[in-house]
Amino acid sequence: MKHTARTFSYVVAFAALLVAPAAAQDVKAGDLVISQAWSRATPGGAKVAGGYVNIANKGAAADRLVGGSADVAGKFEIHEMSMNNGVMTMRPLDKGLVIEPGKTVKLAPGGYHLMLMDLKGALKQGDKVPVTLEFEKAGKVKVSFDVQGVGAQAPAGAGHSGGHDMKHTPGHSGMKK
Ligand SMILES: [Cu+2]
Repeated sequence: MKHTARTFSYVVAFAALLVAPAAAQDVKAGDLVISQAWSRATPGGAKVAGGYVNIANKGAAADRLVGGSADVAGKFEIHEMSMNNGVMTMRPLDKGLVIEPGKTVKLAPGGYHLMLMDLKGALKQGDKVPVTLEFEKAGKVKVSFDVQGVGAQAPAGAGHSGGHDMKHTPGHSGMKK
């Protein structure tokens, strides 16, 4: 009875939503579960904002975050931040970000992040910014970034404050006029 299996998977998906933290809603797309999507308010006309999200792969095969888009941003990139000789640098991941099966990849301040560039307007605390993530297998997935305060290190309710507060320097490609 195929029917039963299908019903069961809906129940599991629904249960996952119920145990999610109070912040952003989990979004399920194929084998992926996307949670805690958030960003930070942009002060004084900043043209770039970081985007952070957890991506869990519940399937048996790897998927890959290859890009995305947001109405509020002219450009969208996936970035990696790392220490080089004591200096924090970041660069776009041209081949995207692999999400291994059974793993959760956390995009967070100080590490992998999404970059909303050429912003058309300021992000304000409390805003919900619609963003479309694009995966190789799961396809296009709509999520909503909860905008936190300017110096936030984690989404509301996550109860964690690690990582560096990285400012995007003028050398960053997103700062060009
Ligand atoms: Cu960046």
